[in-house]
Amino acid sequence: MIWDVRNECMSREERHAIQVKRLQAMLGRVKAVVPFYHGQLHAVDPHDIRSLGDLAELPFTLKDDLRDNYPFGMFAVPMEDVVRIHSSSGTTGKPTVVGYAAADIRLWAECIARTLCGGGGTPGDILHNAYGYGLFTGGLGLHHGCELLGAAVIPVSGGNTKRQVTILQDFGPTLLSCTPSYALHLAEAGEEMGVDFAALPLRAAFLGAEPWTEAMRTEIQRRMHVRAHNIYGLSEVIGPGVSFECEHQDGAHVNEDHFIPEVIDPDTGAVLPDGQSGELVFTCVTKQCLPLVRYRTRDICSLTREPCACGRTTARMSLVTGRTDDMLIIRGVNVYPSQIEEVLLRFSEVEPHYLIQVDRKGTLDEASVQVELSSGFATDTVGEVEALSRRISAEIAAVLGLGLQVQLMEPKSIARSEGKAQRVVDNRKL
Ligand code: DLL
Repeated sequence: MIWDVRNECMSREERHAIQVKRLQAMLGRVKAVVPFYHGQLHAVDPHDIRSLGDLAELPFTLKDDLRDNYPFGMFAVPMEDVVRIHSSSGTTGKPTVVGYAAADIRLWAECIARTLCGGGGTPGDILHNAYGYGLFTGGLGLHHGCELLGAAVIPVSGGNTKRQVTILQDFGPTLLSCTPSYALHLAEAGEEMGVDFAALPLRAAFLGAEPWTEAMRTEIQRRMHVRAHNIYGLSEVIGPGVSFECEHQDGAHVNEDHFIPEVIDPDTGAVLPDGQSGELVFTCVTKQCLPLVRYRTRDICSLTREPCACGRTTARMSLVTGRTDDMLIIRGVNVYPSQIEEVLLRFSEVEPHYLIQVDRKGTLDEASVQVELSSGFATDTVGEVEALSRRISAEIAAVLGLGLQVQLMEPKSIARSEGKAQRVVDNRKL
């Protein structure tokens, strides 16, 4: 199902013309009203930007630029016009603060209505929204879009997992939204409480806010009896609603009429062709409060503009395989947590709950992965556990070219997340 047939399915030529017009208007506006862009774009005449290819001439905006202008210095509307403020947690340094004018909130709801509709949501559906409500954009973002769609939203937020399972049983939601790691946690808690997911009306899940893999999707779909759709977004660009997967689950459709995507080589900044993996960059052409020019997300993925069987003509992004800043360099080898996750999920003897730990002993990096044994893997012999750990370690070595120690942990011993899962502890940076 398609929420906005005109804007999601128009020809690429028609959309290009709209994007360029919006881009020119946005550049003129930010140059005039945002001191940061006044400086950045002093040599740019917006009317010289005649195609999206010309975007490559413009400077990037970095997370640090938002931090340097903390909290409201990048806002392009006066405070009287700001109706909402969110903030991203910011694990290092100051958090980034994002603002919304009334029109931005409406735009956001439209983008989420497209998202939910893309996964089959309609009026009459009930969404169990377990993204956190608060400064995080997940909870409220999904909430307003669901109401616009005309479906009922249960604003359950994160936490109190047992109560969430009871709500899944008693209220009969048909749609679920949360992080993929929390979906697994809900599946596990439900199984422990004797829930038969196949018998519940739940049919689609809208999962995002953290990287995940196809293997994880398969696992969630199998255990919860839902279709799991990847949804992507970031606070700076709007929150959730930047892109979403349709029923074909074959790349996330970018809401390109609002957020123009590019993929660049993170080292040189050069724009990469479709199909090549690199850092995702967005230009927000319609937002009032926080329009951004070529914002570097640090997320790694590739784009395709091949037609999708659903009829939407928007560019699609692959699953995010990692972030330029979550790549670990262990003994000189580049390692993304998602590569390790892929391998772990090949083994039915372990659960997809894991923690990668990196230490430095003298001058040498030492990396280990803690992963839980599944409760179905019943063995008393130490030998069997050791053999399993060696087999997993060998498969990781085959993928990464690097041996990691695999520690098999008791079932349920690794902390579960209610929001974004923490997968890496890098003690070298401490
Ligand atoms: O996580 C917005 C969101 C909420 C997206 C709910 C989807 C669902 P931030 O807290 O600003 O915003 O974090 C943004 O999370 O740059 C990615 O690194 C990561 N991320 C978000 N969605 C995905 C996804 C929200 N589907 C950062 N796959 C982004 C992989 C994702 N990573």
